[in-house]
Amino acid sequence: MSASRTHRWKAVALATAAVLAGLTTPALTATPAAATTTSYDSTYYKNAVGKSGTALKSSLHTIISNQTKLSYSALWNALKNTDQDPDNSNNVILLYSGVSRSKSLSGGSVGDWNREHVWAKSHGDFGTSTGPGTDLHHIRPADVQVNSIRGNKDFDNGGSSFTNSGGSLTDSDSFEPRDEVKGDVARMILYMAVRYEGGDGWPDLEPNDWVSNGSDPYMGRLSVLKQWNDEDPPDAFEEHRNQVVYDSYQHNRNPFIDHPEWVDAIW
Ligand SMILES: [Ca+2]
Ligand SMILES: [Ca+2]
Ligand SMILES: [Ca+2]
Repeated sequence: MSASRTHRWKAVALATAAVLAGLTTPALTATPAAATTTSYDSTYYKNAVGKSGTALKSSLHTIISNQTKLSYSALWNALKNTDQDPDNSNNVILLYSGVSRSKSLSGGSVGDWNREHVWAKSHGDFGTSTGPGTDLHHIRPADVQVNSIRGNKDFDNGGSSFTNSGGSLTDSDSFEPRDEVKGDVARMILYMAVRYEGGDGWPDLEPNDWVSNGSDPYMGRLSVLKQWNDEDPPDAFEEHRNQVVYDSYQHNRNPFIDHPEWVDAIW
């Protein structure tokens, strides 16, 4: 699958021309994600295309809930595939650190990588039973100590660096991923919000604009996640990962990687 970004670039060019012509003032935030087209629009997303708001969210929920579910133990081998370093097939890329580390160093000791729930599993207390706690779309390899530093903090801007941070920051109540994965994190969180709507005995996960959500089934901060989605559009690694999850494991897609503009269409 190769998503066409033609419309995005056209929109950027038009916006730039308007600024140069003095017709508008430059926006203080990143250009909102423009409409994209993908090869899945006439098939997988057929019932969602053209909708917005709760109608779009509801259609996407139905589409992406048709999913094969993995066990928690199956995630180890899946992550070695989905998050493989494109330049070294022996390694995976660690989400927050940006470090390439040997696949063989999977485990729980210092220097290992383990299974990070980007939607912290305590936010809704869904644990690691087959379900949201094993959903490959939001589970990524992370350095064991960095995973612990992130803990169950909500996402927001600000904080200080730490060992193996790779540019990520944290303070007492929030975590800011490095710039290269800010959009990835936003799209993972919002995927979870659409996929889990209170069915199957799982909580209804939703974003809000707070930090310190604790064990409530919420994750913040939505305004920041929306900005990160605009600032860091999907790249080849993220799109490839979405395809591997779809083709080889869960057979469902993260709609916000295919259509980042659907973030603003819903929220
Ligand atoms: Ca904070
Ligand atoms: Ca990215
Ligand atoms: Ca939800």
